Amino acid sequence: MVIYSHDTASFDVDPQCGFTPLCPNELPVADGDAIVAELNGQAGFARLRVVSKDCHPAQAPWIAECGEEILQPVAGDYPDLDVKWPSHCVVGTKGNQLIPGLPQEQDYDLVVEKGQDPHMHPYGACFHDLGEKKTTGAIEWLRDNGIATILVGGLATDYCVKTTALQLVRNGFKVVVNLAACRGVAAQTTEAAIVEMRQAGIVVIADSRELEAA
Ligand code: VGL
Repeated sequence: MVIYSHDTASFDVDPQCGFTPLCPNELPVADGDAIVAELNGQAGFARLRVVSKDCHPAQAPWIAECGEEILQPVAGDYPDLDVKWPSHCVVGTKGNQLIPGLPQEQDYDLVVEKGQDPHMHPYGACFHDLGEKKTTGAIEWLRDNGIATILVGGLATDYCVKTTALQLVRNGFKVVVNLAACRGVAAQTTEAAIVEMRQAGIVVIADSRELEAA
């Protein structure tokens, strides 16, 4: 597909060590650290490059204390928490850092931080809350900068990438998800995510060789 870089941004969703085998005690996605070359490749088609980061506290009601708790519902009245996850991407730890080989944070055009509040565990990078009322500012920033098309990759395909891509397409952007720049937590949910994204009008490509500069 033909990409016009002047109105295109690339969006690296949570490409953090905590979602890779570099941090085996967090939320390691198989081959999660193998996405770097494709993220850097797709960015070559874009004028602006955005990264989002999970920036979690060390303690929160959504943190699973043992393996059995993972994916169990969070008890109590927390509208912005759904299920429990292992602790990951805690601010100040290795898990919070970007995967080696990506740009330094200051070299991105925008860094979106999410998940700081222990009572919120958002997946998408565009809103801090699951109800999508509290913007992170990403949508507004992309619009203000004249962006129409967004090339998306990151971790994980079936959670944060999917939700971010859906938020962007619902807000009027043309969205391209590059599968070679993503990895998923589980095969079944990843397949379902690809179907859901396509149904929402997102273009899903195998790798950045499908992109052609205009
Ligand atoms: C993610 C599960 C829990 C993700 C974050 O980045 O996809 N998945 N927290």
